Amino acid sequence: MSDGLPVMWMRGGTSKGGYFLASDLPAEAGARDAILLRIMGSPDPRQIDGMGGGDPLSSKVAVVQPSSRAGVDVDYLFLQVFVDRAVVSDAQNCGNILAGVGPFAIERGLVAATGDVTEVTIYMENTGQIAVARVATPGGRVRYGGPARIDGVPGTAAPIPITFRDTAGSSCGALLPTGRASDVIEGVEATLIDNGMPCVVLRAADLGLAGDESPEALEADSALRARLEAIRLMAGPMMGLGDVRDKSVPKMTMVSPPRAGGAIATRTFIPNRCHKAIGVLGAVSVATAALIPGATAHDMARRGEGAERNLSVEHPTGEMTVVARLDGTGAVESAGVLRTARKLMDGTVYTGWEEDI
Ligand code: NQM
Repeated sequence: MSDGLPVMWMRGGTSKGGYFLASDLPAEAGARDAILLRIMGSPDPRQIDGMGGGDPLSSKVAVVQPSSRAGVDVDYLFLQVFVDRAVVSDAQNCGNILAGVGPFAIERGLVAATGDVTEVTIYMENTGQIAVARVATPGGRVRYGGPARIDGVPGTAAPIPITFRDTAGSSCGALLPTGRASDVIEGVEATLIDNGMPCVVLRAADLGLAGDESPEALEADSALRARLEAIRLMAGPMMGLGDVRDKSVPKMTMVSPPRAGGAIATRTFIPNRCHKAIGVLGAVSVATAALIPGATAHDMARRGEGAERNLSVEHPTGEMTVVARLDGTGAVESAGVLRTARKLMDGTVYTGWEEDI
């Protein structure tokens, strides 16, 4: 491995990370993870000896390969490289990093551009679901620049609309893994839900919070963090996720009534740091909780009407609109979001081990 590894570094939605072809990484997970920890500079809170940005949102990896599944273009494995621990987890999806997968697949020649917009069908290996991304490809090339704005990212870029199918129970086997719209854990009412991302949805007020505190203030509240982690460790087995001490799921979302004309306000721990926005599938799961009678998010949410709902999920740096399509029973059958992505660099990344090999 004297020549390093080919990689593209991209912003996907409000996250950032390394995009690799599966064929450029070791097939064996232990060897692959050792290299990824080294590339990111983990474990180290500053990741000073690597590419990571000292934040879970910029310590992420996409592993992409052509798919052998019918009707699917590429398979995408998401890996969360922990910042301050030597852990690489495949226990969750990432709908933000997903936004870069379509452009990356086209750039690497795995998918041919088909006119002004190329639809890329992506199998999300972590949870076995399908996402369809629409990538701007005028003249047969990926266009990154454009007019779309997403909160949490300065400026504008080309729109990448993404739709998800069959995300209910992605990791937990059922939308409501306990079979109930709400449970009580450590004396706090909680909705345990998985519509693409396992989430524990708590009322901010039940934790003595207004719900519009800054991520910095929430992270500084060590009693709150300890309480959330205690609830999370109990929720993990209840959600069928087992011991979640070394997992980045479930996410802990505190909800409160909307303040900026949206459907619901959120603050989310992912799970130990507070998100500056909210994850894509996290937002889909919380929006879904808002539509379930008896769920903690239901009564306070502005839910709209009809078979298609635009649910604006407010977060610390703005909002993310989830377009939810409901079936005849009122259950969410598919969901869509708008994201953007940007190619930041395309080149070779080094582990620093090359000389030893
Ligand atoms: O929920 C952060 C992110 C995510 C995940 C996290 C995500 C999703 O903002 O689909 O996008 O919750 O760990 O990238």
